[in-house]
Amino acid sequence: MKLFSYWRSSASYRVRIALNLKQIDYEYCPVHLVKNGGEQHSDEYTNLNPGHLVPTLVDEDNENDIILNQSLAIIEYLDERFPEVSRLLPEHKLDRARVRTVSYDLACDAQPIQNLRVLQYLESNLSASSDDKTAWAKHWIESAFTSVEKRIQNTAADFCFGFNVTMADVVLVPQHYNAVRFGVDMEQFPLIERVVAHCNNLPAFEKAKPENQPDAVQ
Ligand SMILES: N[C@@H](CCC(=O)N[C@@H](CS)C(=O)NCC(=O)O)C(=O)O
Repeated sequence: MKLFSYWRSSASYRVRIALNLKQIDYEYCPVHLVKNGGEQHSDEYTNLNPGHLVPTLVDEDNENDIILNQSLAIIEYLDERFPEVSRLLPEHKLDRARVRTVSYDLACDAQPIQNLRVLQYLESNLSASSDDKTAWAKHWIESAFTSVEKRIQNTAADFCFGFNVTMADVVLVPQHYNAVRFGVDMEQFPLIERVVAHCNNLPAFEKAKPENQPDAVQ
């Protein structure tokens, strides 16, 4: 498999964690989101993802390459293709819906509003300063974390949902990375902090960290 990724991209980070949890070897293909106006806009890359976003997963294990976009769709595909190792979506439909709820709180309601292209638009079209952009991102992350902290208050143990890692944790850890980057005070969210600390002790999460990627800028 090939993963088109950017070291700091939280959506790519989710897929890196899932691939590691599933113990899948993959080739890392860097897509620089800033250099040369953003390689995600190149013709070569938009053939893989017309949405101009990372990640893209190419599953070459078939006669025809399977090209997949949208990190949550990729994670669910991996979970169904490799069900033996680390099930990321629970068996029971209600548990599955709850895992998706937390995943969507973060991946649908928080991350898109603080994505690079949105921050670039705020700056270039609405004259937002660097401080304005940080305040904006921080606000929307705090809003999503406030919901997630409440949602997991009766279920969190080592992970968001008990003692098994799920897609919710796979999405939470990269969003936490962004939260810290934008200066969110994580003392407000003790359950999230505890779950993220536990996840980050696991090799699959450690290996997926932005700073451990081949394209990382230290
Ligand atoms: N919903 C998409 C989001 C993908 C996304 O927002 N990717 C960001 C990096 S985390 C990106 O490629 N940004 C480039 C840009 O904004 O130009 C997914 O989950 O895959």
